Amino acid sequence: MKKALITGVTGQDGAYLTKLLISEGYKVFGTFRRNSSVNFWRLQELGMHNHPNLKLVEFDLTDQANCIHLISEIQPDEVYNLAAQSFVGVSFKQPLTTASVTGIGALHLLEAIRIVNPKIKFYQASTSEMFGKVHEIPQKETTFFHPRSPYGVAKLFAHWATINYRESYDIFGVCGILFNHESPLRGKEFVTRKITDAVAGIKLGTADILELGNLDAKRDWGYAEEYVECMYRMMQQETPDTFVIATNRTETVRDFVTMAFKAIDINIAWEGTGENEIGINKANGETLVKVNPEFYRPAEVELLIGDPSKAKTMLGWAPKTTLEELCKMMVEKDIERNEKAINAGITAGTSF
Ligand code: NDP
Ligand code: GDR
Repeated sequence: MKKALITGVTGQDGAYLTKLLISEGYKVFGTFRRNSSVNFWRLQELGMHNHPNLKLVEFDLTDQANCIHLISEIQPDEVYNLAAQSFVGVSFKQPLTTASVTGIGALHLLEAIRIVNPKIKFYQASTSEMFGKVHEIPQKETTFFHPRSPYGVAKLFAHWATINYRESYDIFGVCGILFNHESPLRGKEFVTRKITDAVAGIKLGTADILELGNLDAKRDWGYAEEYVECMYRMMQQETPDTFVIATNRTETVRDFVTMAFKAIDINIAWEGTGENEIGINKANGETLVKVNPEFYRPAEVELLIGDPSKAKTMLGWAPKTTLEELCKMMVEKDIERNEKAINAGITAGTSF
């Protein structure tokens, strides 16, 4: 039985990848952090939490000794490094923590592999945030990197460290440059889930307004469950490589808001500009969306659209779920969750 180690198994991608690898016949070792309250809700939602082929192990990426012990005890065939401080907004407030976890953390794992067993395959969760400022569209594997946040900078370090270990030590180090991917398991701090959760609350009467930052930012949003399939396929190639994974469609945050309200049969009209822009319910003139500059970032990535041609050719992969389907799926799941919370008498503080 092949063994895979997934760091960050409590996150969105970690949960979906666990499900996929178990279905492929792997024994999965998934890492979680020692916290005052551990959080397995995503694995639970996928019915994976108690699966006999999943072993949950305590781990912190910032601890080099922990990395070496983990790799030598488990001796995995494949390591998927998904753990990160992954929220771009927070990275401006906690740049050093972000550098340590998201950047140096990957190097800790690469060093552990080099020391313990250089035959272990390594997947690094690289990101379209490394492209940052627009130099070329659509962005592809050869596009110039110009990160716009401490998160992007840290990810770029980890990206080049992986390539460097590939070239220096012959380690099978793969980099998946994944564009934004969302799902009902997305964290609520990210804009799509913040929107779908608020739309669900507005429908059920537990929320009245959605406050957002930059509505003009354009993102190439795909479906997370389809994206983890690419991680697995990249690791099954003969030689380690770098791949862009994207849908090749881009929409503004404003478009996504309009789409999410449409899923509950509300048509939004936009009025005003910049900080004064509002989204109103066309049917009754009620203001449902407003801009709050508190959510602006010191530097923004204005436009992301990826070219996944290489993945199509070499991995035989193409996205299937449209953004409209993804958005509707997220809204419906949030309505279901919010209804359950209302029925259970919970109004705030739920982990999902
Ligand atoms: P999440 O934020 O949902 O999950 C991140 C995971 O990292 C969580 O399990 C978290 O644990 C864990 N983690 C954080 N700090 C540490 C640490 N010090 N030691 C060990 N584990 C830690 O991210 P996603 O699932 O969305 O993304 C997976 C990876 O892919 C991330 O590296 C992200 O940066 C990258 N990526 C994501 C994209 C996306 O659109 N989703 C696009 C491109 C790249 P805990 O639950 O305890 O916080
Ligand atoms: P991003 O995702 O920064 O692209 O990083 P996020 O959903 O946080 O932001 C997307 C865009 O929406 C704008 N925005 C807001 N964002 C948030 N979170 N909250 C708001 O209220 C809001 N209003 C507008 C942002 O400014 C931004 O332009 C995600 C993460 O998963 C990273 O880990 C990953 O690497 C990249 O996607 C690819």
